[in-house]
Amino acid sequence: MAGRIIMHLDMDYFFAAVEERRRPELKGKPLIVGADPKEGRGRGVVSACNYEARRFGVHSGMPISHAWRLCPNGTYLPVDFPAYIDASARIMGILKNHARKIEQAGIDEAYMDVSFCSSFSEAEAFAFKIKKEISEKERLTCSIGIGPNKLVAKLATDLQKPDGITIIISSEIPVKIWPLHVGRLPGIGAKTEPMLAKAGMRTIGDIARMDANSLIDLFGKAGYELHRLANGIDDRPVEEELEPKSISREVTFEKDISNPATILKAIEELSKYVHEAVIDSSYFFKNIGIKIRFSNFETHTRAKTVKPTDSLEILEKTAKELAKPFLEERKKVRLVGVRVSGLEKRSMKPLKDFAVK
Ligand code: TTP
Ligand code: MG
Repeated sequence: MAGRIIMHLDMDYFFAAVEERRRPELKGKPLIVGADPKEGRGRGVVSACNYEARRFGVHSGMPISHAWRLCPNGTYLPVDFPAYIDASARIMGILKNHARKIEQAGIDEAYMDVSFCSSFSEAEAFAFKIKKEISEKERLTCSIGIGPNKLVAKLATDLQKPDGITIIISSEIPVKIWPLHVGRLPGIGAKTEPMLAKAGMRTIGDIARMDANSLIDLFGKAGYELHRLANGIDDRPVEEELEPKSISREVTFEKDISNPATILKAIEELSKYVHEAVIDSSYFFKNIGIKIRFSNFETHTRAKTVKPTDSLEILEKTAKELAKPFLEERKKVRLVGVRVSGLEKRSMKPLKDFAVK
């Protein structure tokens, strides 16, 4: 797949930006969107924050109580999903008008195959045009990365945020990508990172310069893929993703709970919510997972594969079974979640082109 030009777009401080747009008086001041901080006693996390709040050290995923300590004078707003989904749909609509192939990769990000541009500089001009249109029509800013594939384009986007355009051509990979931390590669999480660190690999370049066979010794087949990614090789096509990858619901308890019956009851409730969403969109699922976070933030996930089903009974029973071993220790639990994935439409999948308006 030589010669592709891939663009990745990610909206800047998205949830907070949508809030700023309808409350212009908040512009220029720290703004945090997430759980109710309750003057520092709040539970739950920061969903998004603007760049002014980031200067205080606040970031997405941080406990809201921590954010409050760092930035007590910020404005705190609750999450208003419908507003963000609406903005997201309009932005994706703008992108669909411009590129034949777009893949929405999250609520505020998308990949576009812009290989119809004859050069990277033509792609850059195209990126300017898209930014201008989003800014005029939606009054929101975004950052765009352009590269020979999805991986490089996505890494490029993050190099100049907010409101940036970054191009990385293949020959620049050693200079621009290799210094980045290994955690920036897809698939490297809490388990892989320490293994890499132990083997002396801290940057993407450390992996790239490693002999592929040593990586295969360490990680099996995945080691080969890792070596390719670190070298900026990525053949994944830009694909319109019509189906969600998973459906999940989670809850942070008002108070940490150690009574297994109460936790299992919560899992039952969450299963019902997940099930409702599954039925509403006519899916079968075949993977069932749970997430459990103890009061010390230690977080575990477990999943099980079943025959494709839409049964609430199976969902509840499996989710509870998966959770039970964690409840035996009677440790205090802060959050539980239920997830289904491996989704399949009950009816025939719509034709891919069908979704391109
Ligand atoms: P991101 O694009 O990761 O973050 P962002 O748009 O807020 O900021 P940036 O300028 O760095 O791109 O995520 C998009 C939205 O997804 C974000 O506005 C809120 C939501 N989100 C969460 O709810 N929880 C999270 O942990 C993260 C990372 C994002
Ligand atoms: Mg974003």
